[in-house]
Amino acid sequence: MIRVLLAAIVVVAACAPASVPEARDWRDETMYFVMTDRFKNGDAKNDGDAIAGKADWWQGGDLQGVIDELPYIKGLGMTAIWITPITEQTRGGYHGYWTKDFYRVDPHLGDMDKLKELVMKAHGLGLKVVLDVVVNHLGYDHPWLVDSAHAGWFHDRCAMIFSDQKSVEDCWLAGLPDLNTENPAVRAYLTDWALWLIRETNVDGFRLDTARHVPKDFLREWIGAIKREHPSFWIVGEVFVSDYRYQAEYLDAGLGAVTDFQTQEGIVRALGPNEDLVWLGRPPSIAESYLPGRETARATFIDNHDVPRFIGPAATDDATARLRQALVYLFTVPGTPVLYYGTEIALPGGADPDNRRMMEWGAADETTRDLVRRLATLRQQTAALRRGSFEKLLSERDTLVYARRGAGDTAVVAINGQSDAPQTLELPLADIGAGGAVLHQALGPSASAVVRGDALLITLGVRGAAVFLLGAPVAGPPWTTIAVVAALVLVAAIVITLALRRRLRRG
Ligand SMILES: [Ca+2]
Repeated sequence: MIRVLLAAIVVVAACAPASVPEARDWRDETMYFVMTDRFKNGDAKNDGDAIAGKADWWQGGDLQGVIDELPYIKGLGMTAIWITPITEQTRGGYHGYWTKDFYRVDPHLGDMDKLKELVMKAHGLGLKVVLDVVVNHLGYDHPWLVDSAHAGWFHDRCAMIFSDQKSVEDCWLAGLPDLNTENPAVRAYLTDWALWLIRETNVDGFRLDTARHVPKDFLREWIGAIKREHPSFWIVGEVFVSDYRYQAEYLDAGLGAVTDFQTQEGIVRALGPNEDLVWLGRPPSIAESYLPGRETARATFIDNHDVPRFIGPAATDDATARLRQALVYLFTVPGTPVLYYGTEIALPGGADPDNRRMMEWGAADETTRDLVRRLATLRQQTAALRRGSFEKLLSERDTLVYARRGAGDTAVVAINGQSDAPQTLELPLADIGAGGAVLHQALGPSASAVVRGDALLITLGVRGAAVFLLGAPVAGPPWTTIAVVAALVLVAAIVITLALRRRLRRG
């Protein structure tokens, strides 16, 4: 009889839907990029020589401020944060890219215990942490330059010629002392430091600054040493150039991903003042050609701390509408989307350092923020948006339509490049491999759709942009499963009753 019950349990278990969770990887993450000094002042005691309003100087933001706002970042639908470098800086290095002491957290930001607390609390909320690191150069006037113990630690000073790779690797970027990574002592130092930093902090990844200025054979060795100890550690390299073929060499050197300046450039060209939406179809397509098998190994972004904010120095209604279209695009293309702090509230900013204004915590653009929240959440919920194919369906100056297809759902994204006229589009479902599908969800500004007959009819208002989720018709209650379970429960009850009676009779 126990055998009958076991059999019943097995049948019930077999009727339950299979749910084997797929292993997450960095395509599944959505990253929020914080310049710590510019995010939030969480501890006035460490402000030091900060001068409020001085754009190229410390402003008072710190690790405590990031800790305070982890729930905000999580609430935006983000799954990871990237923070600017934490090393102690030479004079005025508020951004973190001018290291003085690798082994000390800059006192403006906090200390090592505060960094550990940040990582621990982020992990507690399910947020991964990516730490920005610099191994190419040190800060201006670094004491090692005149210290005999560090003779041979720097390349000879030279002005960089960007068309010459040797010069790109060895010369002094913006006059910053360039580390001689051919020197075994330098290699050992930088490797030991990286391993120490990971062990101390328990971070999940690095964003490697100025990766194209570091010789690839050093990168290969350095990344190899990290991966030997931490096989799943993710390193995204800043390869600041619009050229996937060039960037591919850095993936070959071991990086987990590269910064996708092609997408950033495409967004500016497509949705900026000289709009031409054809540019938005290019980055994913070119990535497929030049990064075969690794076309998603790229961190996509609208803007960052080294380019003017998309919205520009002053937010206009039209620029904000275009930013919302860019957001729909960012969260629906292949790669790991990175949102620069403030972009979710259309924080304005021109060229560096104006693109690094303090985050605004008071009244803000709630419409844009809500759009970010819903897009980031939808991406997490929809495998097709994270893992699916990228298929251009319509690519014209004023109109872009593409599909992301994965197991199950198909996402169709449509963008209207016209700022003075709405558009209607009719897409045969068969053409997008979604015959018989129904519309599950529509998300985006000034856009709607219906399935009529065997076509998806899309209406895009002025500056409309949306993602439409198509899938199988939602089934009613699973009556078959319910009937089988009910029958098995009934059989089990009868069997138990009979057995009990038999035992009673014997007793
Ligand atoms: Ca270099």
